[in-house]
Amino acid sequence: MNKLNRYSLGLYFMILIFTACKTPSAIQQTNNSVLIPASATESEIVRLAANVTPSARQQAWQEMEFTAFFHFSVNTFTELQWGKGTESPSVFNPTALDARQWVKTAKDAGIKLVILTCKHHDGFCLWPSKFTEHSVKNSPYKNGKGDVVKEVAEACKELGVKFGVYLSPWDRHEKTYGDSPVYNQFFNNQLTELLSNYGDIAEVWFDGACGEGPNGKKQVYDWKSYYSIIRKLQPHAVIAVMGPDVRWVGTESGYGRETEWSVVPASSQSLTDIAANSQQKTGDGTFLPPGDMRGIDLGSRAKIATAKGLIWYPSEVDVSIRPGWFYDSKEDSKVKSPEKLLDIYFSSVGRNSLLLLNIPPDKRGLLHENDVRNLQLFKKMADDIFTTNYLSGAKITSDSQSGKQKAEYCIDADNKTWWAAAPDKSSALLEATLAGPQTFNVLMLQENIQIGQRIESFILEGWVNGSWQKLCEGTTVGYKRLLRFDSVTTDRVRLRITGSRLNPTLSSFGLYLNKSEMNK
Ligand code: FUL
Repeated sequence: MNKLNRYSLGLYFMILIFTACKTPSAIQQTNNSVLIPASATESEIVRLAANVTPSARQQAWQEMEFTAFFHFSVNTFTELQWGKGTESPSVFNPTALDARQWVKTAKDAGIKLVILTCKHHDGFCLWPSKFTEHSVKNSPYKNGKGDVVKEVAEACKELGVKFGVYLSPWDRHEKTYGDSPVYNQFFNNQLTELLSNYGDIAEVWFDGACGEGPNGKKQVYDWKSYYSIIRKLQPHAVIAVMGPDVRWVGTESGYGRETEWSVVPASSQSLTDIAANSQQKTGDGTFLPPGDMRGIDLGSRAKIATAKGLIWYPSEVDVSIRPGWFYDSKEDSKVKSPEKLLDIYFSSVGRNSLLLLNIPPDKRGLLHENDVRNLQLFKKMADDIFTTNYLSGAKITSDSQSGKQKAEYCIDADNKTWWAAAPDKSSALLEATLAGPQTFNVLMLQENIQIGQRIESFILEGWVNGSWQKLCEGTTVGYKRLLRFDSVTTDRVRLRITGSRLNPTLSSFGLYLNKSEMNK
């Protein structure tokens, strides 16, 4: 895995934007970025950070919460994780491909968007690209008349699931790879095909891998030209990972940071440094990115204090349901269990990130029975937990409010309404009385991120045996925070927001019961 410093590239891109629109005197604040004046004090920086908000495309992306990858290529048939680029298209021969089964399985699991590896590092294209012979058109699949991208796009359209594309810049097959301008044109031609012929694309996912070309030359990617094609042809699509809209969380474990800020410094780093760090192979064949991206703190007050600019750059947690990204029959018994998937859900969606779960189709061209079963069981477990919010219908008060943003808006079923503390407050107390005693062990909080991400620390307490007892505590909330704690039975709870960058807001506040955790 060679995500190298994907993070740095997004930041680099933002710096280009800042530089382009800079005027010396005024604070430059678009909705999802801000330039920090040299004279800004620490508290001014904190206030600026609290006012950075997602772009419309970032907001729509975040609200999906749960998305999927389909890794499918010649690797599915060779059982390699990274194809060499020398595979014959004749190996690509799914016998029962059913893209509808892939998308339906995903949809039934609560997945809102699927991303297909239209071309992975091996260079084999799942669509009949005009610009290479290395594609489905020279495979036995449908006698060379097949187009897997089209089949997945059409299944998505039919089932109301969004569609995204993964197009690997690193191409181990293409002869022009390494002749930078020539290859960049080739890549842009392929990108244009994908973004023009398959309807709406909601996410374009770029990996940063940059291997040596067959000519021994190093390819220099022209990211700016890639981005401008995407913005022109699919303006609603987010560009993920090696792109300005969505940040890679920094691991492929499925576990995000407990403290996750969507507003991070826009620090410039050179593309040369990024490329130099891109091929750090570890013993097991994966790549590790360098430096900061894997740090536990990307956006705290200490991190933003010295920043020159800040950007909304939310985190995406990518993880495979199996050990590998591509199907491998030896892994049929290693599919992550429903319990593990639930734990991942709590630790990604529940930590202010979006979950991107890979479910790789097998040699038949179907999602394997084991993967389907575990996904279905996971969904059932999640539904059992989140169907009943014990706070709905409770009486709730707050020690302050901003204008008409009253406390009950955070426990109503409408996610678009919210409570906000009075403008001069950076802490708050919300107290709720339930209709009667209930047993619960899961907390769900959501900030109204359209106003900004603000909450820095909170404590949930329950009235137990005549006094307030701490049930759980956390740091950031962001789009969504889920916390599990020992089951408690009570009819009174209070949420103490003990730190916030500006007056805190909440669009959702929920208490749930995970029955499978009750007797542990
Ligand atoms: C990585 C790639 O090298 C893996 O094969 C996979 O596609 C993963 C999602 O990104 O960097």
